[in-house]
Amino acid sequence: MIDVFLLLGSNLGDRQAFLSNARDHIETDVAPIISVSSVYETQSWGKTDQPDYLNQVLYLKTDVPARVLLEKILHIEMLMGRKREEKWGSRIIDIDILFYGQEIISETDLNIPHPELHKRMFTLEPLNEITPHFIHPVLNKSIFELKSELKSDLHVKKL
Ligand code: PH2
Ligand code: MG
Ligand code: MG
Repeated sequence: MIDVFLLLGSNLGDRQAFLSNARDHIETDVAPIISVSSVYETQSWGKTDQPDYLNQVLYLKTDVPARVLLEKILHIEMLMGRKREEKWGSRIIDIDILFYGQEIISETDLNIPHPELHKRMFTLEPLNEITPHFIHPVLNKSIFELKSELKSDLHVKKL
C-alpha cells in the first residue's frame, strides 16, 4: 500500500460542508482515510485578492495507481460542481495530490510531489501536524524542515 497525502481546499460558499463532502466522496470512491489534519483558515496564496480558504490534509493508503487516483479526484471535483476558470481563481473544492509515497512523477497533467507545496504554508502547516518526519523525495528534506525554512506572511490559522 502506498502512503498518499491529499490537500483539500475551498474558498467559496459553505467551505466546511464542501470539505466534508469531499472526504465522504474520497472514502466512497478512493480509499478509507487514515488520518486528517485540523482544518486551517488560510489567506489566499498566489492571487491574494481572493476570499480566505479552508485547507485540510488527508492521509490515505491505497494501491490505486497515481493516474487512476488523479482521475478519481477530478471526477469528484466535477460531481461536486467545480468550475475551472482562471489559474488560482476561487473554487468550491480543490483536491490536490501532494505525495504518492516516495514516487516522483513529471507529466504534463500530473506532477507529484506537488511542485509548489514547499512554497505554501497553507500546505506545510497541516502536513506538519500529521507527518512532520515525512521526507520530500525531490528536496530530500522533512516537512518540518521545509516549514521551518519557509518565510511567509500569509496567515494560516488552525480552526
Ligand atoms: N490553492 C490555490 C491557490 N491559492 N491559497 C490558499 N490559501 N489555499 C489554497 O488551497 C490555494 C491557494 C491553487 O490551487
Ligand atoms: Mg490546488
Ligand atoms: Mg487542483
